[in-house]
Amino acid sequence: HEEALLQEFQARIEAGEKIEPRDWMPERYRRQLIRMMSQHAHSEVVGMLPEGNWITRAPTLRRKLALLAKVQDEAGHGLYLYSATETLGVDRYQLIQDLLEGRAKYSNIFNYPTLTWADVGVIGWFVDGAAIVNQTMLAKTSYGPYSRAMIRICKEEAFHKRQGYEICVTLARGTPEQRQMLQDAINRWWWPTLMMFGPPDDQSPNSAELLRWKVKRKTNDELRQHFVNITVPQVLALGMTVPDPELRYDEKTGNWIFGPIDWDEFWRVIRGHGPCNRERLQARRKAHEEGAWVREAVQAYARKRQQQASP
Ligand code: FAQ
Repeated sequence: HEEALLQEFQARIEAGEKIEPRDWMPERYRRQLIRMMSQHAHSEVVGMLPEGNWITRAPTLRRKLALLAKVQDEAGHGLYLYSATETLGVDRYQLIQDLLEGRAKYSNIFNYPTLTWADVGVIGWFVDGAAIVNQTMLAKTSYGPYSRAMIRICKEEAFHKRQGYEICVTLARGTPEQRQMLQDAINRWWWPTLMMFGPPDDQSPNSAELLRWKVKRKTNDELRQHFVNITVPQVLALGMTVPDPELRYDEKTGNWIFGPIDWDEFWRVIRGHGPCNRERLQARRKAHEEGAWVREAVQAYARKRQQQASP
């Protein structure tokens, strides 16, 4: 019986149908989606911290408004993604507990510090740019609630990327010090951004299964190459350089070929030993504790409504 269900499930995937929460699905498909979507939700929420750090120091009111809106969008993305994950039968409080207790992963990229204002520009441009490349594909993922969340999130990320690139354009047209500050931020964020796409395909244990189920539609290396191809010309257009002595354009394939990525650094960071992992989790724990009264108030209100509804 299970075998027949599996075959029917795979046939639906092959036919390009979306899988919805009440549909039969293999337990492994459910577990993989919970893993990926909860990591994604945590990344959005932890991802508010590096830029949030600059809201009070934005150089103009206009920059401050845009940054505030961007960081708020990320909170919203975290909320849709926790809700979408809950359709798979898990409870967001458990997922959040896993994050706070250091059991859950979130994107490597949010464990690096934001040292200058140029970092805010480069995060919007590189990090949101990488997120768009990854998530435009995930908008075609086989799980309905995830795919629909991605469509809306991508629209918002497109605005994030533009606000970031515009900051960088302004700095690139500025004083030598501003140009230097921009180049320094590009140098620090380039390699960790390439790592966001995950380990190389031959070291990516989850890819084969996720591709078969059309959860992923492209491999880590394919998306990484696509990001490099669109981003290198943008760096050059600003008169800046990419911190990779081996970078070269390959006429035959139309790809920008890049040098080796330091995967030891990647594994170190995602196992909890990056420059800011402790600080990020501490900030999340503090925010969670300080938000306890809101959760209590919401629950008390829900109880009161329930009592009123059933006299
Ligand atoms: N960071 O077998 P694979 C954003 C782990 S964008 C940390 O290749 P998979 C927007 C992976 O979990 C960022 N860990 O895994 C924003 C696995 O470990 P596990 C969030 C990583 O799933 C912008 C192990 O390595 N986006 O937030 C990373 O097939 C600006 C082996 O890897 C998403 O989460 C990494 N970068 O492919 C917000 C997108 N890469 O779980 C604020 C959804 C890999 O077995 C400001 N996720 N690992 O213990 C995905 O597309 C996929 O999960 C990948 C990884 C591509 C990230």
